[in-house]
Amino acid sequence: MKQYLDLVRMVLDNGSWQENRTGIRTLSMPGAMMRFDLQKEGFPGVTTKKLAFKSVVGELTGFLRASRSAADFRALGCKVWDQNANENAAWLANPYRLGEDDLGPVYGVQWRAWPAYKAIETSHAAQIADAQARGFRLISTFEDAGKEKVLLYKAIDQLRECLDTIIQNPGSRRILFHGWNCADLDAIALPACHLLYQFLPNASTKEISLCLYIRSNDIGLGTPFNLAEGAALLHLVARLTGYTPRWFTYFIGDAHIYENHLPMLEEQLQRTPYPAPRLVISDRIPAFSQTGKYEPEWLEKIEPGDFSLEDYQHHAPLTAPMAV
Ligand code: UFP
Repeated sequence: MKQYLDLVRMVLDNGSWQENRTGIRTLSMPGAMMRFDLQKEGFPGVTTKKLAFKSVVGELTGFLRASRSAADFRALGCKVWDQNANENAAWLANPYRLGEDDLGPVYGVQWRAWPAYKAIETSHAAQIADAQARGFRLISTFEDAGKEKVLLYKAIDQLRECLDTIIQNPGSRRILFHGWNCADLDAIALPACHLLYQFLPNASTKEISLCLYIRSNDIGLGTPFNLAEGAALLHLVARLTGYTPRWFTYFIGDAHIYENHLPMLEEQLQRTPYPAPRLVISDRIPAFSQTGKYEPEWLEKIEPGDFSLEDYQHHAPLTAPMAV
């Protein structure tokens, strides 16, 4: 994976030291981008160390099920949430934390059940009827600045709506889901890092691409993980909608290397990358392109073991502490 090593070098060459909330300073570079042709280049799995693939697909399946508990992630084979749930002092003191292992409405909750509210003046009957037709439920009536309003609520399954649109209107340039819910930032263990996912299907080529925006990315530990996870999600969406995964473009806002990750990355720069592995999704997950049947419920039913890497050759594992 040459792009990853190029990114590491770019940040080492151009980054500036920056203090941050974790107490471990970083070499930081504002803005970075990588682009992978998944058909020509294979799966973007790092080869200059061992990728924690089981943990990656465990986390992804937890997100797909809208999990908000580190215990759920552990049960799926992913331990990366334990520290954020139970060792982050700011979160431990947060009144919204529901106890041991709770994370608040992290990624998957926003992906699958974004809490959406509408406050509409009672006199606007057509607006209220339209919202109800779209699945909003009437919660209550209240007074707001002298006007009577109704409060309506819906948990929006953004990811499901993306798949529906890929099927029904692939020319749309609005097929995206967002993890950055301003209303929930005060009630969450970790505000979303990977936060904007835009799918770009092409009905003529039958290829689908993904643009992913990550506001803050730990290049030593986070980037290999997030790259693999984004690509795995694109492969799954492609399988369920009848497309071939093609371009995966990965944008980073704050691209940073923690000071205590430098030896791990210097070591990886000395290593020659191996050819990229291939991602295989179990035949258990029906391919829309073969069945012609749209079965989005596999988003929730898929298990971590349904994802595997083939021909994954890698250098010896390397570890470094995660900054919390
Ligand atoms: N981080 C990632 N990827 C993730 C994730 C976290 O790189 O998927 F959840 C890193 C980025 C940063 C830290 O180093 O975790 C989050 O800290 P902050 O919220 O201060 O940006």
